[in-house]
Amino acid sequence: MQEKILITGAGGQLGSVLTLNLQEKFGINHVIATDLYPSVGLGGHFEILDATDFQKLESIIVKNSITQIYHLAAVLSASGEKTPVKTWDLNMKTLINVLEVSRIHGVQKVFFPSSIAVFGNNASKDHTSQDQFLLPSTIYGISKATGENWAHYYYNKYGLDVRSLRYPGVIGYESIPGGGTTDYAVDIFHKAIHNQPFECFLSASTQLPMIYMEDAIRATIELMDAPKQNITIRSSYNISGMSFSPNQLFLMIRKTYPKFTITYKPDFRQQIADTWPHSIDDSKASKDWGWIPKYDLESMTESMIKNLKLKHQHYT
Ligand code: AKB
Repeated sequence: MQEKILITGAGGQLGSVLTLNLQEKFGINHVIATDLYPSVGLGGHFEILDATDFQKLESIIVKNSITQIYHLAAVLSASGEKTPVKTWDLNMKTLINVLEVSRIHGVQKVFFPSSIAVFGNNASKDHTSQDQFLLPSTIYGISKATGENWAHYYYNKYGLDVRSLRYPGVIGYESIPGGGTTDYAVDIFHKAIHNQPFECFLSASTQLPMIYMEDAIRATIELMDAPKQNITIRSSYNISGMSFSPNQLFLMIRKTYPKFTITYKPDFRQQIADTWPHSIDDSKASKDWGWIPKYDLESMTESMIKNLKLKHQHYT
């Protein structure tokens, strides 16, 4: 059967890269990218969609006989704290719309991104396991933990094939993140390659789990391609690539840019980061569908610098 893919939040940090990868995998005419605003650089079929609008979502699904949905639209952790009620409304309404429309119209697979933000201070910080009791500290984390329960419910009650990953901070050269607590780990590279000093909004020793974009995309596609019987977790899989602190990342970048400087000015995002795990146990993902990350701190840093420099040369 020919798959027909719909992506919400296709203009975002992950969405824009995932869209290109799905276009390559399924063919450019078989992927419909959607977002609130038109997105520069996304070729192919694009539609404006506010996923809180059930009727518009439904009409796109029906008109295009969509078979898979990647629902990436969401307000992230740091932005979410500024408008908690709006964040809850948007994150939950869009997910429930996607699940409901999929149930009604027989969409075969749904991808829902969760996050390490589902863990709170009660969870063990190191090598945080899959099945910790979830007590998130942000409204974003609360919406993701609730979303995991909705995904689990739709699978058990209706047999809807919903699959999910708890992403750590995603680092990539292709796009710019917005509104997250882990965004510093992308911003720092842009400063370094332009020989500018970097002011970090987290403290030097704040260790967080991260993943390189290439690994994050591959994990998403591998999870969605895995045989149905291998998927034993219908809430969301822990996944990780590496873990480091701003100081460790700074020292790694300094190997290429010895004059690069950093100062630390922790803001409200520090309190969020303090409640998140330092590292993640993703052994369930390895066991069920063979997850193995390719990039560590050193290879990620090399790749970021190389690709950002190429991009920079291209545009100047
Ligand atoms: C954020 O910082 O909000 C995200 C995440 C870890 O979910 N990048």
